[in-house]
Amino acid sequence: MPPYTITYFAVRGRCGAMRIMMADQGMEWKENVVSFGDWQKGDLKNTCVFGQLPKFQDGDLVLFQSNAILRHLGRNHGAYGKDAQESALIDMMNDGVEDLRLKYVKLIYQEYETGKAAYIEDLPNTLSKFEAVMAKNKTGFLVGDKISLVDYSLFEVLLNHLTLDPSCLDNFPALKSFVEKMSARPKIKSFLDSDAYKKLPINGNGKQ
Ligand code: 6SG
Repeated sequence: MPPYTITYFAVRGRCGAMRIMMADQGMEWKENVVSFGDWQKGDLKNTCVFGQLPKFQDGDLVLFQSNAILRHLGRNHGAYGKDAQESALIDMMNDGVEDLRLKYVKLIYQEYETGKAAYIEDLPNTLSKFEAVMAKNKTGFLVGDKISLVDYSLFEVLLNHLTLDPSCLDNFPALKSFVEKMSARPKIKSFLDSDAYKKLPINGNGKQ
């Protein structure tokens, strides 16, 4: 029995980063896929702390909130910095990734047709901040000299943005090289090549 179970819709969505992280850490996990029809019945929703998915189980521990799940995995697998200072910097950068993810989700679910051009035009203002941190750190990771949970979350949100705008990293060499190196990590590569990954749409409404 794999120790971890994800309960979520048949999308990458809020589980993209945690799946990439578990794959890279060599962990197996079980997927419990929820259809929209089943979700609408409400029974599962009523058992979720915030009425939302993903739900994540690690043995007896039941977690909600995708970033709390990522941090839990970071603690479990030595991917949360080498000391309290690095953990704090990882938290800071992951909150920055979350801000970008929230903007992206708003675009996808609320204003894709009307807002896509303006979103892409403004994107360098956000990406340049990550570029600066990545270039300054010089290790190929966002914080410290070892992979951490925020590298997985940044990588996944950048993959989504490369689908939205394939040229979005052209002026950001540190981020471009980061995506190439992360994509080439053997366990990430085989996960991204797998049917389990490829069959899932990025988002629940088919927009990307
Ligand atoms: C949706 O927002 O997939 N959870 C979502 N939606 C259902 O009743 N802060 C937390 C976190 O980080 C955010 C959780 C997140 O974990 S994720 C949820 O539970 C609800 O609120 C994005 C996603 N959307 C697709 C979706 C779910 C229900 C309706 C649209 C899948 C696609 C269509 C049906 C099922 Fe569908």
